[in-house]
Amino acid sequence: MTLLEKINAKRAKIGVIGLGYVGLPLAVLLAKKGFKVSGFVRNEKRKKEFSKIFPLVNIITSSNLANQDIIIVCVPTPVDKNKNPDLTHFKNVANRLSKIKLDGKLLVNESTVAPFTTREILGNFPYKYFLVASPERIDPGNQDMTTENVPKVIGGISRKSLELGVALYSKFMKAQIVSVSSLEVAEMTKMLENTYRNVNIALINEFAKLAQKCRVDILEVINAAKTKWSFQAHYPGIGVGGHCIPVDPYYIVALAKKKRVALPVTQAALSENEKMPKFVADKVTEHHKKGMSVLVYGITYKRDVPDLRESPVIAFCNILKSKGISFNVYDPFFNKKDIENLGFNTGYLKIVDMLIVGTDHTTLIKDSKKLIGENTFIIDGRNFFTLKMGKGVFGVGRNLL
Ligand code: SAJ
Repeated sequence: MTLLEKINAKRAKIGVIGLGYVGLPLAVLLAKKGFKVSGFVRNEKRKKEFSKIFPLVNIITSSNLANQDIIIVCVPTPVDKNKNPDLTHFKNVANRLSKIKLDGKLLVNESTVAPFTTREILGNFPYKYFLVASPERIDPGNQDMTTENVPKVIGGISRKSLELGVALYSKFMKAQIVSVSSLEVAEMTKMLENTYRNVNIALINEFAKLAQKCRVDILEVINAAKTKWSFQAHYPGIGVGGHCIPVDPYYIVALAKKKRVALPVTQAALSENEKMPKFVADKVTEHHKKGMSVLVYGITYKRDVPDLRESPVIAFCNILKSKGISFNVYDPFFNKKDIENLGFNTGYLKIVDMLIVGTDHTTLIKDSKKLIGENTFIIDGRNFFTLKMGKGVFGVGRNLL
C-alpha cells in the first residue's frame, strides 16, 4: 500500500512526539478516529502520566519511530530568559529523526516556529520523505474550539507532501483544511495570528491607561466600539501570559532581525504588555497602607486554566514583594505547596483589607462573598467586577466607586 492508501484506509501508523496540551489531544483524537497511534515521551516517569489513555494510545519511550509511517512533532518552542527563541526541544527531535531511515514517511511539524525553521531543521535529512508544517491552534480551556473544530493551515515542502498532509488531516478534522503554497506560508500564518493578538491587546492596554486619566470607563468604550463591524474587541488587564501570545512574536522578531526588517509595532506591543504587571502594582501602592491584609486571587495566566506559563500575575506578585508589600495568594487550581514553590504565601477565603484580582476565575463569583467587606479595597486586574463593592473597585481603565 502507498502511504496515501494507508492514510485513506486509516492503516497508517502514526507517532506523536510530545504529549503536551497539543500532542495529547491530537494523539487521542487520531486513535479515536481509528489510527494506530504511538505517543513518544521523554522517559519512563512521563510514561506513567499517560497510562490512563493506554492502550488507546500506545505510550512509548523507546524510539521505535522507525516503525511509524507518519511522525507528528508537537514539542514546546519557548523563549529563553533573554526572549530569544529556544529550539532545544525541537532540535532534540530532529536529532532523533536523523538516526532513522525516513524513506517514504510523512513528517508533520505542529510546533510553532518562525518561517524557514521547519525546512532548515526537518527538511534536509538524506532520504526521500515528505514534510508539512501545520502549526497548532489550540486554545487551552476552550471547550468549543477543540483540536478537530479549528480550521487547520497546512503547507508542504512539495506538492506530494501537501497532498499527503491534507489527506491525513481530512481523515479526522471536522473543520476546514486550509492548504497554502509552502511551509513558510503556514509558519508565517501562525506568527501573524498571535502577533496580531499581542498587538491588539497592547493597543487596548494603552487606551485603558488614557481612559483612566480621562475618567472614562474603557469597557463601556469597548462595548460601544464593538458595534462597528470591523472592530474586534480585546480587553485590558494585568498582562499577557501563556505559551503563545507573549512568546510567538519574539520568533518573528528574531527572523526579522536576520532579514534586516524592523518590526517596531510588534516590539512596542511586546514591551507595553510586559509593563502591565507594574501598572497594576502601582495601583496597589496608591491604596495600600502598611498592615493591610492583602490577598491576590488567581495566579494563572488566564481564567479557568491551571497553567502558570508566562503568567503576568507571577511577575506582578514579584513586583509587590520588591515593594515590601506583604500579601497572600489564593488560586483554586493550586494547593499550598504549589503557591509556596512559587515563593509566595498561601491565602485563604476570608474578608481582607485589599483584594487583588490576578486571574478572573469563574470561582471568584462565589468566593468574592467571603473576601469582600465594606472596607475592602479591590484592585481588579482583570476588570472582573461590574458593580462598586467594598471601598471601591480600581480596575484597568475603569474604576467603580
Ligand atoms: N489577554 C488579554 N486581553 C485579551 C485577550 C487575552 O489580556 O483581550 C491575555 C490573557 O489573559 C492571557 C493572554 O492574553 O494572559 C493570552 O490569552 P489568550 O486568550 O490568547 O490565551 P492563549 O494563550 O491560550 O491563546 C490561545 C492561542 N492559541 C494558539 O496560539 C494556538 C491564541 O492563538 C488564540 O487566539 C487564543 O488561544 C484564543 O482565544 O483562541
